[in-house]
Amino acid sequence: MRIDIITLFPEMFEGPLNYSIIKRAQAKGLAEIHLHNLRDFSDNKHRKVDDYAFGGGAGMVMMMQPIVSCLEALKKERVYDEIIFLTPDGELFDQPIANKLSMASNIILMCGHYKGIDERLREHYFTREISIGNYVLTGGELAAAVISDAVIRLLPGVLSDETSALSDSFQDNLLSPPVYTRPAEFNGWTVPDVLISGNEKEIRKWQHEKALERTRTRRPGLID
Ligand code: 6GU
Repeated sequence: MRIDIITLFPEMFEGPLNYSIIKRAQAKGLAEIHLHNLRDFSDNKHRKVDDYAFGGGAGMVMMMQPIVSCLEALKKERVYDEIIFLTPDGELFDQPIANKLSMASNIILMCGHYKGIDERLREHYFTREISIGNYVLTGGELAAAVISDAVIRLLPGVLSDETSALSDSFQDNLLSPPVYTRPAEFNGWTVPDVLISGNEKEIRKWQHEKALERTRTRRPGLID
């Protein structure tokens, strides 16, 4: 899978996508992330990318020209399954959206900034608009990193069987049950007996009950 990220701050991605499982996925050739600095596509001699909002009001609006030039340059090279604009007023990102995106071959993530982008682009260029939560970030970069991580870890071959994405919280609309490791007693705190009973069937039953209980108390909205 190939992810093209259009951003004003490519340096912001140096950290989040270059460690652990996501780094290994790229090293193994399972995922490619390509960063594009929007300023490089500005026709303006000062590499300007924003302008005043028609109708006034505080805050600048991202200009159409650099975004269109960048999108057209990318679209000339390959066909994209999704061209996504990251914006706090997009649809809320969740596991089903991550699952769907993980089946794509090529996607574009466009990071919004300032007051947003010219509405005409939203009408004519983007196949989807996504937000990662009901709070405002300074730009779409952290959202692009979150989405890239959530999607790349689902690609075949990225996770080992034992960390399989199928047992994740949310994958079956349930939170994960509590987990424990050695030692079986620490500071007088013990591990539930069933987990050290060796009874596989009882263990699965306990885990399912705990997952249900946790979901009911913490995220009742996940259970319809
Ligand atoms: Cl995608 N962008 C910004 N600026 N803020 C957000 C967001 C995106 N998702 C949640 N908050």
